[in-house]
Amino acid sequence: MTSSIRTTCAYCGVGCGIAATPTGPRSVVIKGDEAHPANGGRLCSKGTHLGETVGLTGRLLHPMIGSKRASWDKALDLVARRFRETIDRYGPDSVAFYVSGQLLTEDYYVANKLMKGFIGSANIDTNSRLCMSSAVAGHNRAFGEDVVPASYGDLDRADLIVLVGSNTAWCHPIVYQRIQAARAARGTKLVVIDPRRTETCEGADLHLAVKPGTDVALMNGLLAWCEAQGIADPAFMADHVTAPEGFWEHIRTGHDLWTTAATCDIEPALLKQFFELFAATPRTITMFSQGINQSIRGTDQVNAIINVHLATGRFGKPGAAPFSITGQPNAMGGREVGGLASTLAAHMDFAPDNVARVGRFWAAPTMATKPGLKAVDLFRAINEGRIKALWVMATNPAVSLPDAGRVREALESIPFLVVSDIIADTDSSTHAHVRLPAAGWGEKDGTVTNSDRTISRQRPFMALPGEAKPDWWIVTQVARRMGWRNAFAYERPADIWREHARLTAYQNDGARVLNLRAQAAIGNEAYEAMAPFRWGGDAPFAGGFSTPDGKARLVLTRQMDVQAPLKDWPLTLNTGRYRDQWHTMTRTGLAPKLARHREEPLVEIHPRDAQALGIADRDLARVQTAQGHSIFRVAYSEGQRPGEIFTPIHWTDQISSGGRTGLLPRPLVDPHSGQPGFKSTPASIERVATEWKGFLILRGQDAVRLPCLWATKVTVPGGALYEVAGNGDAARLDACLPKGDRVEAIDRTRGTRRVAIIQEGRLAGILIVTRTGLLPSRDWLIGQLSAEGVGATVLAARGPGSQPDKGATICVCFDIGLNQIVAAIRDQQLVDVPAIGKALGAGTNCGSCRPAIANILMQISQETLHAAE
Ligand SMILES: Nc1nc2c(c(=O)[nH]1)N[C@H]1C(S)=C(S)[C@@H](COP(=O)(O)OP(=O)(O)OC[C@H]3O[C@@H](n4cnc5c(=O)[nH]c(N)nc54)[C@H](O)[C@@H]3O)O[C@H]1N2
Ligand SMILES: Nc1nc2c(c(=O)[nH]1)N[C@H]1C(S)=C(S)[C@@H](COP(=O)(O)OP(=O)(O)OC[C@H]3O[C@@H](n4cnc5c(=O)[nH]c(N)nc54)[C@H](O)[C@@H]3O)O[C@H]1N2
Ligand code: SF4
Ligand SMILES: [Mo]
Repeated sequence: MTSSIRTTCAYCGVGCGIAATPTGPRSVVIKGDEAHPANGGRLCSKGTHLGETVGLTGRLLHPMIGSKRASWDKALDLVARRFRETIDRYGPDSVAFYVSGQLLTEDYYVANKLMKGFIGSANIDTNSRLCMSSAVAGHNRAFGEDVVPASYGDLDRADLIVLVGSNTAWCHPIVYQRIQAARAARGTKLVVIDPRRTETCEGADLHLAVKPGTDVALMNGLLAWCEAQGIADPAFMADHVTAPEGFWEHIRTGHDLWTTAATCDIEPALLKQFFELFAATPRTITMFSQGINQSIRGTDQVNAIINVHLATGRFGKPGAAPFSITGQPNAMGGREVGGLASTLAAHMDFAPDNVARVGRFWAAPTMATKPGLKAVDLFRAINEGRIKALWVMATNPAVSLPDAGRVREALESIPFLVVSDIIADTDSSTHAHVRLPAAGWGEKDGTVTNSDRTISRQRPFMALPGEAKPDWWIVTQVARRMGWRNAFAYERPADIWREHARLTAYQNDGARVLNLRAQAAIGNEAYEAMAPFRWGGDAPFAGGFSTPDGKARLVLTRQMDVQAPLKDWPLTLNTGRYRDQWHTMTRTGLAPKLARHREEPLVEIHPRDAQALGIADRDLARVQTAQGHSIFRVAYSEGQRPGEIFTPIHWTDQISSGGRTGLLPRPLVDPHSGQPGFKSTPASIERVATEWKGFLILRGQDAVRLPCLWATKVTVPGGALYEVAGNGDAARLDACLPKGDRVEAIDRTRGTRRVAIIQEGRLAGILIVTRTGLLPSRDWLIGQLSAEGVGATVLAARGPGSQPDKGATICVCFDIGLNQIVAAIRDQQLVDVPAIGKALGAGTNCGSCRPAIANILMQISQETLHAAE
């Protein structure tokens, strides 16, 4: 029997523990680790299906210089030489690293040390700039240190949980399940503040569909209400908090219930309900993520939330705290090593004392003395010719930065670009001069820190494929070749971990809460065996805040005017995530089961807005902003606020033509944090008429480029499904079909053409396009990819006795579709989620689809009610 290896999930900041049991060189059985404090054995749909993503499809297996394979020696020498030459000629600030919260702490530490201590520039920024930097800036302003003052255990102890700008049911599903368990066990109340009615709202007591960008007004209004009700906490404030001059006058002026309700466009009665609930509940947790951080007023929004908690004493006690929930698996570890351009190392900034201290510790020859360029400015500096060499690690900026069209220009024009990735062809790596194959999840070895400061090990359970190497190894090899052999002489991740731990403790007289002293002398075996542990404890600021006087700061925040709709851009574009995909889909995109939840990128729009523009549900539509345009499938949604549309961030040029969100957001950033305002870009939308539409199913995973207006790809069992639409002669798509026996059927009245390629009784590809007809169900055809003895009858597209259409997949674990759930509810009179679980199995494994099932139940009961009226 093979024993299981304990590791941590590859995806979100919940940081769930996993027990991985390898069953072959590249196959593994994934289970939740029951002993891990973050999840107690549970996993969401993405974690559950990690096993489907560990194959070698698309992997980068060798160092590449241009399109040619190179030895590690050659590739590393070239990187070191080009960085060295650029620095010698143009100075240290002419080079940069752009890294990621998906690096391990050890990788992050050496990259940061190399740039800030040895190259002598702080031009290392990370995708956490796009993600957490407003929370970092808010924490620093309020607490004097970037520390999340809460833990998951607080969710079990709270009586009220407020989710602001967080689609927790999709993005942090195991935290959401924990919240739902608390509701069931002890009646914890849940309030969701989000302009959209997301699935997170299904299990909530109250949803406030706030007008986007008005969270400061909302929180200031809440604080004004609390003060007027006498529940501000003067005793707590006198001991622990200072307020700037004029703070209370400001809160007391213009923040009454009516004004707040008008600013936030919320029914006054609903708003009052929330205020009363908050005021009556000392044990309250306010969790926030991208609806707050990704805003040009993100830092003020963070501080407006923290203000309410500090001023009402809802802080540092069980079940009472503001709680920034992090996105990436190691967003927090990156913050701990200081991997942002605006921080130095180990929670120290660029104050001269800190620069001197870190310089001594590293024995650094050329310390950076000031912050470096933040992500958006960094790419702008490339376009302006100021940055001449860039090394991108574990992130895909050509997709994920705002105004990604300009970012591509930067990647194309920079004299020297290095990309370390696990995947050979990403939208970013196609521009690289050198591509370096990195070790991926299941191969790499080190530590990550989750949202509640719990540090866990990621452990390898597979051999490194091809010539892939861990990121820390790659960085240290380049550092050694640049001449810093001794400072980067690590032989294993544990060596780096110990040094990082020592730096957190170095001359730390209590000024910084982050102190891993106990880890500084840990042996290699103890590092191997390290159990998850949380630094900072339950009340990290029990000994005082990390400010000179030990007190937290209230920050005066003002609601800025929200831009009125513009003539050419009457709508506001909001962007975000799908439940079963991760960012640019380089990994989740490999799992057929995960593709089923959303098979195309949708633009969600309120039916009223759509109808006014003559756009029907399921049409294609072009979303346009001042930065660019992309095409999406239209999905009517009553849960959208009129005036707002929503698109997903996941599709790239590798898996779509024209369906990319990244081109659209404007590159405006928060003045304190530099975080882009991804959630609100002025936009317009118009219907795209195409002469034909259809789909293509291909066996295998070879990448094909489809010559048509719109194409999107998802992985299905045994192959890939492309949705296509376009104008002119659809026959040009035939070029994408493989070789083999060809069968064809044409229905001239409907303009339908079906072409199948069969190789030795197996379906190799099928293309179905139509001008006016209906398209057959994809499910049965996808099933034919793994069937034997396939013949020309496949063109009929529905096998004898085949199942009725299951509808859109809701439960990916048991492959249960919408139509099946609706039928079961109607036929068996099912009234709740557990009953549906009993009848169909849906929702009984990972549980990620339970909010969706609750939503279906609600819609059916509303329809029944309407019918009865
Ligand atoms: N399935 C999945 N899970 C993920 C990820 C993924 O790619 N896929 N990525 C991970 C990462 S890195 C991150 S950062 C997290 C992000 O997790 P979340 O922050 O939960 O996700 P988002 O979908 O980006 O946005 C959250 C919500 O903010 C709302 N919002 C927009 N504008 C406003 C506003 O003005 N005010 C308020 N109150 N709300 C607003 C949006 O409507 C949206 O529902 O998810 C992590 N988990
Ligand atoms: N419009 C809009 N844009 C957004 C957001 C939004 O809400 N709206 N959200 C933003 C946020 S919060 C985030 S976090 C970013 C995420 O955006 P990105 O970081 O660009 O997205 P990923 O797809 O996670 O990119 C990770 C890359 O690293 C590779 N990789 C995986 N593991 C490893 C490894 O171990 N080593 C190396 N070297 N490479 C590896 C993957 O193959 C992939 O190419 O997107 C941001 N962009
Ligand atoms: S909630 Fe899901 S994606 Fe996030 S760490 Fe847990 S299993 Fe992984
Ligand atoms: Mo993120």
